[in-house]
Amino acid sequence: TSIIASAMLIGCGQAAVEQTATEQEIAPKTAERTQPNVVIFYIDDLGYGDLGSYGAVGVETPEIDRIANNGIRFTDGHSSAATCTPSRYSLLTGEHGFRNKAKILKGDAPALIQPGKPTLASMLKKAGYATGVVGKWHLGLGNGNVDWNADIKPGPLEIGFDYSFLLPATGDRVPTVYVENHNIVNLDKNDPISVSYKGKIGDMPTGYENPELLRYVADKQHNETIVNGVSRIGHMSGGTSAHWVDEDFATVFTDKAIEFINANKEKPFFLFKSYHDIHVPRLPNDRFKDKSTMGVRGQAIAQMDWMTGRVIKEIEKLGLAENTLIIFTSDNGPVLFDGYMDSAVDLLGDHKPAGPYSGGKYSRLEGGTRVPTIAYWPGTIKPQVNNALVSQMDVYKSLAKLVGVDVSENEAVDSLDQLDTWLGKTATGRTDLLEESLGNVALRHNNYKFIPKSKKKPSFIKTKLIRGGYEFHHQLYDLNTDPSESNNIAKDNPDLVKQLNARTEEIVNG
Ligand code: NG6
Ligand code: CA
Repeated sequence: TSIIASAMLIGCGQAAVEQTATEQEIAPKTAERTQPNVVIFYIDDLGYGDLGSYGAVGVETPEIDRIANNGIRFTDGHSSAATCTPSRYSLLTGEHGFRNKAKILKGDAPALIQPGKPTLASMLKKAGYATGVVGKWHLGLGNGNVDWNADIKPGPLEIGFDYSFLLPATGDRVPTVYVENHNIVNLDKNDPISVSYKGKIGDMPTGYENPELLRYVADKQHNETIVNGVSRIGHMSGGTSAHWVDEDFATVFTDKAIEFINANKEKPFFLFKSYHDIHVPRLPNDRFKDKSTMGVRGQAIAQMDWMTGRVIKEIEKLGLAENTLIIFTSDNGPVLFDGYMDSAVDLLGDHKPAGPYSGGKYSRLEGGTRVPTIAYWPGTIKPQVNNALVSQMDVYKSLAKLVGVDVSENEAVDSLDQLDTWLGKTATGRTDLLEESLGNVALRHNNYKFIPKSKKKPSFIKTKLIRGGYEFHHQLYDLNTDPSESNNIAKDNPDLVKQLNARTEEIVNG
């Protein structure tokens, strides 16, 4: 029957073949099986070369390598941007960050995705999914003047998530507290918390006043309120009982993810498991101190691997592995020095965080957005290395297709249905993809990379020791022969440059 045929098509042949009941009886079961649980592991600042399966040396990542080797290991997978907020925005809305002026947000920024905007979570909810986000958010909370002591909204719960347990912005920004659903966890009403990005408030020590209290020397931007011996961006006072301990992230977030999975194991669930690792400040648990030759950056990678393994093992223990699609990827490329002197640069050794690519976080070059990208669904996805050009933005429409939700014309406007690619049935992906970096865009067109001349060069990029690719002339590279974007062929190919420039404008102007 057609129902069985479609079930087999998505790889649930086993269940369908074993069915001997009438079609009417099997219909609900089949429908159930076409809606696998979806878990997205979203790592922070993990570079293309930072996993064993992608060539890492100096740290091992056995848990993730297992899903990479038994699923699809994409070699040309991209976040939409070279920084966090726009990438997260794109993953969740299916549109480019620049369409909503998404840029790195302060810790007290209002919600970037306003209620009413369709998201991956609200789309999956339409298909009956229980939806949860655990970990880093960095998409803003509240309406612009948030009272952290009251109900904090709008946030994830207003845009399609049933449950949220958040690190509100970044590990290096205040407030350094967990927010569960609408409220700060463990907040003592008699010790209210305040947050300011305008100047000092209260009497907590700061990096600029009390450098002797610091575990890491920090740059000027990261030199404000000290929590757990580390100065952060922004000022904060009060809320002492709620302050997080960075070294506990690995267990706190993993436990919450596991609780969510157990609470929702009977229905299809969507878990957006978003990590702080391997962003700064890097304060991995002591347990990982022997796990890398690269110091805390390598230890943070090992910690992230361990966290991922725990969640996968829980899914397996519950017997849900064959009914769960796992997508593993990162929000932007790697950075070694990002504000704290934590020896990541000195201890790097032969490890290449961006693999064969140039640049990294903040960069217009491939290292900015080309990140490890893995899809794993045992029994459905055949193990393979897939060289298709794929974007996180396409998860939206691809999953909509998978679970049978119609997407309206104004929804997820930059997302393409690439389900067959994400399930490894084809190695054909996108032809064109815009890569965003600090408000600039570059265009991937098949094997070509076109970087239109920059309007301005961000001054801080020099301090990051990263090749930014911000030039005041057009750049064109053939990635087939020049993956490191070293040989600019723009001058020799004026027609192609013209064509790609026009295509870039066309996509930007929608
Ligand atoms: C930047 C911070 C950086 C990091 C980044 C956000 C500088 C000078 N400082 O403003 O340390 O916090 O914001 O990272 O770059 S992201 O991965 O969330 O985009
Ligand atoms: Ca990031």
